[in-house]
Amino acid sequence: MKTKTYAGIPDEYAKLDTSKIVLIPVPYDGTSTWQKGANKGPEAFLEASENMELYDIETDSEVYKNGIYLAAPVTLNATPEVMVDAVHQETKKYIKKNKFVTIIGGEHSVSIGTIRAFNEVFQNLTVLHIDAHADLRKSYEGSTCNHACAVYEASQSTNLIQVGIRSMDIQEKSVMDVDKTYFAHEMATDDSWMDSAIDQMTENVFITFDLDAFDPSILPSTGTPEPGGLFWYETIDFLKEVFKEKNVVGFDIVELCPNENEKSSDFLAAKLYYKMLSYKFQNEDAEENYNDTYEESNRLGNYKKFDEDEDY
Ligand SMILES: [Mn+2]
Repeated sequence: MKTKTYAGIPDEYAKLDTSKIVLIPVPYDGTSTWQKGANKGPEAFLEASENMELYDIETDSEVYKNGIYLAAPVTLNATPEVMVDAVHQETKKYIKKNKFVTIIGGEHSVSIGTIRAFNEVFQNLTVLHIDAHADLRKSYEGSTCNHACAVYEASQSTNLIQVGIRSMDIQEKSVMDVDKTYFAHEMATDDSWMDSAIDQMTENVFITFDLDAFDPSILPSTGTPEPGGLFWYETIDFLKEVFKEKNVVGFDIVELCPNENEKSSDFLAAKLYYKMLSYKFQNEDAEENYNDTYEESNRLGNYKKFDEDEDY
């Protein structure tokens, strides 16, 4: 990767010890079935981020001053099972350091590893899955770590809430909890889905955001674009409310499949990431002294599930 710090922020805000936020790039594209190129997503995201204003008007904040450490990318060119395991270990390592951990993919199978890590640490975890696709297959093309299986494990082990869904196989109906699924065609005509979805969340929420949830008119550069998706303001209004009402413990953003002739998708992904951080940290004093040991954290709703002797 060309970038040395996230968004080109000054080194003083990019050191691991003093950063509240960690960003892990996972440029993996081993199982995608249509357009390849999600492995180029993190680099395009980082390049767009460098060209973005770091002051957020709406929250009147500069969230990067909380410190954003750009971790070494997980660059395994391996089977999805090996990649998922590596992502799981890396994610857990930084959660254990009491960081707010974020991940940029890569295809959606990376989220199997990220969700597994968060679910091991945070009790009663809600996974908020924003996506055009249900991703509930138990296995696909011989693997349980295919992108089409991204939230099957979460459906079995967490409080899974799915938003923006407009494409699925009939067999996924047997796994899907329709009461916790917000289909795009219903969302288009009734905005009560926002409050309803939030009402169904537990306190600790992890967000897995597949960019193909957006309408292809505002985000065409993704592997499997689907018509009828989310627009910008309804999306960030919803996210703002989730960050306000719940303890968002981390998030990933996946499936940016950059196109050299279409940079606005990269830029949208960069803005979405920064907006989510801005909502998370808008009420914190960016430069207050920061304690980076997990044990001394008292984050709201952070019920420790770690064995304290576990070595990371
Ligand atoms: Mn998808």
